Amino acid sequence: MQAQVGLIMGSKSDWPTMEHAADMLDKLGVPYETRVVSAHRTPDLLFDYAKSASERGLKVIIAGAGGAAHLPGMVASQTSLPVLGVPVQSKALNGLDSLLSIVQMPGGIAVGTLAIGKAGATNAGLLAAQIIGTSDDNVRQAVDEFRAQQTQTVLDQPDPKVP
Ligand code: RP5
Repeated sequence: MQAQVGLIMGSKSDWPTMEHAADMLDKLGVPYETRVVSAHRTPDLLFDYAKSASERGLKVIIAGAGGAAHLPGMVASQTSLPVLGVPVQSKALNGLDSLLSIVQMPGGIAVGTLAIGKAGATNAGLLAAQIIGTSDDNVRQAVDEFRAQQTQTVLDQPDPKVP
């Protein structure tokens, strides 16, 4: 099936974080592709990927990176598709470096920045599905069902002491 979301990351080492975005896209039935694209190690690939993304049928790009995390911003500079940035939790600075690198974009080039780590990757998948869902009823319904089920799970067992 034609990928609608490009799920890219700066390194293979980002996958344990970024797989949570993939899990959410799987859950919500959104087709995606996964690639390692590094702003620093493969800059030409970054440009090619971002410039061709729209014509290849992608609708949203999720970009995760850690440390000097230039990937989301540089991708956003080369495509007008929505780019969602996930700060990967770095070892040295716990992801604060990643967060600040991604979130502090200059006005005029937008990156939607999510939380550091697993929650950010999960929500990047969810937000990508919500964007796709504005023009795809099946995906919008899957998002609505996911949210309703999440709510019901809390209501069904509100006692935190019960496992
Ligand atoms: C960034 O550098 C990557 O996104 C990764 O989070 C970090 C470390 O990469 P590796 O040295 O583990 O490949 O570009």
